Amino acid sequence: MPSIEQLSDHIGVRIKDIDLSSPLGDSDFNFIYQSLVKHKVIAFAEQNLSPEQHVAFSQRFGNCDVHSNNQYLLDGFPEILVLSNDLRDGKPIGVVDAGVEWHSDLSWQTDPPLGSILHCLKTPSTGGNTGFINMAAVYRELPDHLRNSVKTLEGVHCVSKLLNRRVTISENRVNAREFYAEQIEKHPPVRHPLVYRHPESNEMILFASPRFTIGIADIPEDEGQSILDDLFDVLEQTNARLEYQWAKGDVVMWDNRSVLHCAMGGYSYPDIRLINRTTVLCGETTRLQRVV
Ligand SMILES: O=C(O)CCC(=O)C(=O)O
Ligand SMILES: [Fe+2]
Repeated sequence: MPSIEQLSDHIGVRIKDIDLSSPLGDSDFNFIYQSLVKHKVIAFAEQNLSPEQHVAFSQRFGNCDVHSNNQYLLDGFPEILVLSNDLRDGKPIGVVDAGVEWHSDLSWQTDPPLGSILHCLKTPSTGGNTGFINMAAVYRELPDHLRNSVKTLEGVHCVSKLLNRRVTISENRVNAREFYAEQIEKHPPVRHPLVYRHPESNEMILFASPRFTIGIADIPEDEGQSILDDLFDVLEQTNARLEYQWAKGDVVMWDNRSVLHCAMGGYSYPDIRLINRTTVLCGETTRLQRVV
C-alpha cells in the first residue's frame, strides 16, 4: 500500500512506494486518484519512465491532449509536449519559459483538462521551481462582497498574450508576436463561469487566472478589470500554495480543475531544464460543473 507525505499545509502530497513504470492495479490507481482530488498536487520521486510509460500512466486518467503548439511534441509521441530551454542546432527543442504566469492549462478551450503530468529529466543548478495555488481555498478566502459578485459572472479566457495587459512576452521565444497574433485567429476567446463546482470533491472553485482570463463578459471593461485585479490580489496573498522544487526523476501531477500553477523561472541557458508533459482531458463525469 502506498503512503503519503504532506508537501505543505494546504496543498500537495508526495506519494511513496509506488513505481509508475509498471501497470497499476486498481487499488493503487484509486489511491492515486483520490489523493489527486483531495490534495490537488501529487508528486512521486525517482521514477524511471520511458515516454511510452509516461503516456500509459497518463491514459489511466483519460484521453491525452495533443497540444496545438505542435512543433514541440516529442518525436513519435504526440501526447508529450517538451518543456525546455535546451537547443539543438541552435533551435529550441521544447517550449521555452512555458507557463511563467499563474494559469490553469488550456482554460482557453471550452473543455479545460483534468490535469497535467510532468516528468523531470534535467534540473538546472538554480531555480526552475513550479508554484501551485489551491483555488478552492482561494474561493473560500474571497471577501464576502467579491464572492457574491463573482458567482453569476463569466470570465473571458484567451490564449493570445496580445489581448492580455497583465502578461509579458518572453524575449527567449522565437517569433512570439507572430505566434500570438495567429493564436487569436485560431483560438478565439471562450467564456467560463468564474465559479465552478468540482465534480468529485464538490468544492467551489474560483476559475480565473492572470495568464488566460482577459476580462469579464457582459459588464463594462473597466469594471471587469477591477474585479479581476481584486481576485488576483487574493491569489497573491493566499497561504494555500506550494513551491515545488524538482529533482531528476520526479513525476508531478496536478488537478487542473482546482489549482493554478506557474513556472517560477530563475535559470537561463546553458543551465538546462528538461521536462516532458502530458495533459489528460476530462470525461463526461469529470468535467467542472456549472453552479448557475
Ligand atoms: O515548467 C513548469 O514549471 C510548468 C509549466 C507549465 O505551465 C505546464 O507544464 O503546464
Ligand atoms: Fe501550465
